[in-house]
Amino acid sequence: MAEKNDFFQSKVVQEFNQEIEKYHLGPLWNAIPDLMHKQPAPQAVPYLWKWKTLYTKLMEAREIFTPERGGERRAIYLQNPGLKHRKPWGWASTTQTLYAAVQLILPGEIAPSHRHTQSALRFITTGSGAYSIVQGERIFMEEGDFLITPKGLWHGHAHPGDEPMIWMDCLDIPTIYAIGGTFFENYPEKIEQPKVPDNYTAWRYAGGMVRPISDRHPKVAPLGSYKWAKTLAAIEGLSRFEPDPYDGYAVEFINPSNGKTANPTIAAWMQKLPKGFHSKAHRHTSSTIYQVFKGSGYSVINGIRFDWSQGDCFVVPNWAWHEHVAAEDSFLFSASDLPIMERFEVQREESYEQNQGHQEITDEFTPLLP
Ligand code: GTQ
Ligand code: FE2
Repeated sequence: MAEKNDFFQSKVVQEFNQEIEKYHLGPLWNAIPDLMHKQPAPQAVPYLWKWKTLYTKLMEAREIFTPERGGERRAIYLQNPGLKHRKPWGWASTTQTLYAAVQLILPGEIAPSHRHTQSALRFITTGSGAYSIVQGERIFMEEGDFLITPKGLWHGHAHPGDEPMIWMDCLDIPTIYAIGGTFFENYPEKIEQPKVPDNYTAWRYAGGMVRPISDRHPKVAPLGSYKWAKTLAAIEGLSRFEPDPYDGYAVEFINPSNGKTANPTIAAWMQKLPKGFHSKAHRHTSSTIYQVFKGSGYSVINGIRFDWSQGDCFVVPNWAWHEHVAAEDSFLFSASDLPIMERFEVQREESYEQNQGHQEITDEFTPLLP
């Protein structure tokens, strides 16, 4: 072995490695340990953004970026510090595959319609009265609602109500960027006009457990919004029984015409962690972005304790050990790249076997506050 290493360090090899560079060729014998690790070596790091920070910066942006000045979407994205080196704009990556942002819309504002090859979802954090118009359907939004805009659908937002509204966006921007699939188009007019009755798809699926017979053949977005009251009812039903050891009482938002994830590339979950719940730790290939909808507690991610409370966003990168602890009844919304990992058949999961499934806490995260 020593002989082999000596050979790779030798002058003749070093010179050859350098020499082929000018022909834009590369030596695999040097690159392979960095390219083909034994297991994922994420560049994304665990991180947490306090609600106070997100809210304060959105309120500052409110003064500066008025719609007249080109603030078409007043959104501030969560840049993973470990992925900042990606050019341009860090690929706006919260995880290696996904982008997340908080978006503020004020009464009277209009965010013009457009469409793109990235799929989007929204989780309504605070306020009500605004609508998204997706393919001609005005979808009115309330706290706790979950909305989807799968790739290629026209969408805009407007706010006829009277209180500021904030939601979390999640899109597969880094993935679509990486595979070279980015297309974007503005709607010919400012905002699309309604073509179907308001909240049309939510009415069509008012029952929640049955589908209109005309939807036996799968559609892209048969249901545009998932109302909080229905999500909560589903979780309360689940809560009569034993929680999942890793995720408590968790449900996934699905496309009711085909049973798959509501968005083709991004999974979205709502989970309840009852007061005192302490999950077991595990890790998986998929990465997850959380927003705390209600409650407080902490998560331990790769041994670091991240305390969270209402409105905070945090990220569990791919292959990071994580477990959650709830100090009170808590609801976490989350978005993950599970469908992407499954599509590529690289999803793997491993449970943490030592110490009854709980990591040793080696450090505590200190959030940056304004
Ligand atoms: O609301 O359409 O955060 O297109 C990023 C890209 C929001 C949107 C974002 C978008 C949108
Ligand atoms: Fe968009």
